[in-house]
Amino acid sequence: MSYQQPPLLFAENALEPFISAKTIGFHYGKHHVAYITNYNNLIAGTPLDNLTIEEVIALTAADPQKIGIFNNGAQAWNHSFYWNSLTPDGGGEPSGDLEAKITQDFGSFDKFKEELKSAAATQFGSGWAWLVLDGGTLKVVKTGNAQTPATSGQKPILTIDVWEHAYYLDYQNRRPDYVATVIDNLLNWEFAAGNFQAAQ
Ligand code: MN3
Repeated sequence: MSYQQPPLLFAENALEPFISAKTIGFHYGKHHVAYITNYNNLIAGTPLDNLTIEEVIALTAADPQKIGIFNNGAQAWNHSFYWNSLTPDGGGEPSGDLEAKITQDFGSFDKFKEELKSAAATQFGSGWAWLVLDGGTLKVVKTGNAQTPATSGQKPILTIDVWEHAYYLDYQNRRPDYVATVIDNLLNWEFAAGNFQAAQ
């Protein structure tokens, strides 16, 4: 079935000064829209049109014949997840069960932040850095291009887009500054807590 872009839960300028309205305007309004348009055009009139986007991503992930559908579908999904991973009142630390589990699995919240920063900074080229639940353990992973951890059986909790279009207008080549700023000021721990609860 065709995929509809979820509404942004904040105004385009609500993440300033950390991410500009201009970046959100292009990223949400152009890049994400283009992935969704391409995806919907590619599945229209095919048997995949009867499936959810999650089902299509899972079915096409290992099929080189359907790489275009996978790339656009996974990018459509990853971006929707990314917008929910950000909030104007974000950053800080999680609470409750998720805080306890991060401390258990990473040693401390600061160690988790260092792992996430490192994964985001060292993803070579375009991609994503993620907090995932993998077989009962929280892990930080990175994926290239459109790849998404859900196809590896991991359950996404939070993500940071590290494609250049996510930060270049505001940070140019300084990806580590963008990542540190997102972690400290914008990560949506309420969204993460809901994903963590649902994933168990
Ligand atoms: Mn992007």
